[in-house]
Amino acid sequence: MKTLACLFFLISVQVFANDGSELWLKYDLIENETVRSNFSKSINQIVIDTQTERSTLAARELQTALKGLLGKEVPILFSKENKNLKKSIFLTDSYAGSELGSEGFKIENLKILAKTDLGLLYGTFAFIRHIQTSEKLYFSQIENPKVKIRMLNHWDNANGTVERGYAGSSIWKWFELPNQIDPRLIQYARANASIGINAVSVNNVNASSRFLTSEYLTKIKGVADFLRPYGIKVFISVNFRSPRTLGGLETSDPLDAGVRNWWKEKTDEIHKYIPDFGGFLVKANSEGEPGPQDYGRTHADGANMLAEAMKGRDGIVIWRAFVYKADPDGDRFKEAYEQFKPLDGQFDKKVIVQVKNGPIDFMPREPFHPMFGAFPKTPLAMEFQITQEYLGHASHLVYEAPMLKECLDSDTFSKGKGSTVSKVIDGSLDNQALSLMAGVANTGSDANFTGHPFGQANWYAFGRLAWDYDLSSEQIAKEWIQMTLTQNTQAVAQLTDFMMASHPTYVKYTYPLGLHHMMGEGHHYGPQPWLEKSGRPDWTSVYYHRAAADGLGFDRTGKLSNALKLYAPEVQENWGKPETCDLNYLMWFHHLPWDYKLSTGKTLWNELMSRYYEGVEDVKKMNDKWQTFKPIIDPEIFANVSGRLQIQEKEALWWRDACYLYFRDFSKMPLPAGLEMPNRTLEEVKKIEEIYHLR
Ligand code: GCW
Repeated sequence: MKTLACLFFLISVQVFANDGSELWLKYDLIENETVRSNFSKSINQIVIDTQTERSTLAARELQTALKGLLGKEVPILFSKENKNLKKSIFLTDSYAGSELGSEGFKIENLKILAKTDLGLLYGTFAFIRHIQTSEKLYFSQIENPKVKIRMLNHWDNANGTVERGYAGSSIWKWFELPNQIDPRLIQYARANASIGINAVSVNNVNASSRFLTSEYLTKIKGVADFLRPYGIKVFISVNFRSPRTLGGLETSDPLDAGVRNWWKEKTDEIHKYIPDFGGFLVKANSEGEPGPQDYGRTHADGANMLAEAMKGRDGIVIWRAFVYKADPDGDRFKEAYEQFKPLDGQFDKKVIVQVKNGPIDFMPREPFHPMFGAFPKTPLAMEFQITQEYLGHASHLVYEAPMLKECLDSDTFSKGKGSTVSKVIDGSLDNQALSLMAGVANTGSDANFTGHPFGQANWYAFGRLAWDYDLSSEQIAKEWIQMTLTQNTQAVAQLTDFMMASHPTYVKYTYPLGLHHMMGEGHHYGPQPWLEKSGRPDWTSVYYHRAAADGLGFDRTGKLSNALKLYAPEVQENWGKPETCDLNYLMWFHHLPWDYKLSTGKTLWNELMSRYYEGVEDVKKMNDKWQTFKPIIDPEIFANVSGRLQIQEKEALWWRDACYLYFRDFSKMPLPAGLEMPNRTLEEVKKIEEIYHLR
């Protein structure tokens, strides 16, 4: 009897608990009966006139979705006739209309039309998303992706660890490939296809040459073969020193004939494994990685050598611009711009230069990178970081879409008003043939792929924005909530607000008013504004916040650094004066006295402290709000998020106390009235971070 009861308990837990592994592709029964029965009555079959592997995948996906959403088994009919389409969803990949590109689709009521089976797959997912999130069955829509390559960059190592990954180990399971393909990759591939991601680089940009050995190429081939039907091309991050480490050459000089030949042969070899190889992603002469400068050559020399090796093939070379040197008198903000600017126009047409969204390094808020808009002769790709290296890892809830949008919508003014970063990225501003948006992946071996259940929303949002950067953050959040968490209309609206408030909240308790780079050394978690010694000056915190008796902030308007001059005059005008500079960017560009009066009417010190304290209060409110969703959220997800919110609350307080106690020694000003004094000393707070370095 006891065993029976136990079994029953296990079964019921199984039925109700959701470990998040189905991501946003859960296809739960549509709860609104009227809507469900209307949909159901109008759909009796799926008719498809094409039978490629990919289009069959699309039809099956639709069938699975309908089964879940409508509770109805809908048969698939393969037919070239297309005659009696009554109550049928019709799928074709031979639509001829000129409004569609090769990945585009058109939905006309129950018809999903595309020119290719990939367009059809995307159209099918869009159709499914529509019936998951709308009460109307009939609708029309034409879509073409705005950016050509929509890519995840995995920072996965050969030993299975993931650099800056907070959701377990590598999803690739290198040791088992190619003989065993983890079945979870199906979920990963479907999820990517559902949001239009069409490329992945499989390994860390701090690349091991091992990925170019035949042993690893066989494994990568396994991944590529598996992902191909989902329209996902595979790229490899390469180590610039590979001709030496693997080829036994004496040099990796990009102008050396032997080296060039080695890359050519290696590229040919890769294509034997992966005929549709996407190309190379390269981090060179950055943070100790090898590169062309080791031989007195330029980034263009290095990139062009790889482009030459790729000649006659479809693949491309993605060359990262994340470079900076250890110069105590320099400003890291300017270094990528300065190193690359003279090379504008020198890159082969197969090369695209990948630039991080901001000039430093994925800070919770950065002004857009000054390279955007300033390289008319070079296609520039966007690199966002989905994984939350500086956003509280997998413990803090931060919905990133508003942060991504802030960058994409920024106006570079390089060709007059409206020269937004998104227009640089999609290639339209300077008429570039290549366009690419990359996101450093937050996926790992955790059951729900992203650790924090809301991390899934960031993966989802990245894909949606890479497809169409004009979508609003609210809309993306709403879709994701409806597909993942609940169909309850009121809860959807409240959860949307809840997510929308999360990034501003995080910024308030960590980096208000444009402060940046004050996180714990190495692990990049928690506050360490007192960090003044590190491997290099620009890895410290004091380099960035410049707290002193006379004030706070990094003056980039000319006195300390003239970095602001890298932007168009209109941008300089916007950010150049402390009276008018957006408060969110204030400390990025200005060093101001503690008692400087801000547009809010408060002094800098009081505003700073108010924001830290408000941030903590906001997390408490978030926590309280989350508790109200208990009745409608799956218990496992509810408990998972609740636990993480408790950590977030504790750590928001850690940031607040650390920053107040540290900065007050410089400001010598009291806490504004009504704010409660921390109940610990600076020394005590410092100890929290020290634990991270214990061995
Ligand atoms: O932000 C830094 C990270 C490194 C990363 C580097 C980069 C892959 O701390 O872990 O290395 O950026 O983007 O190359």
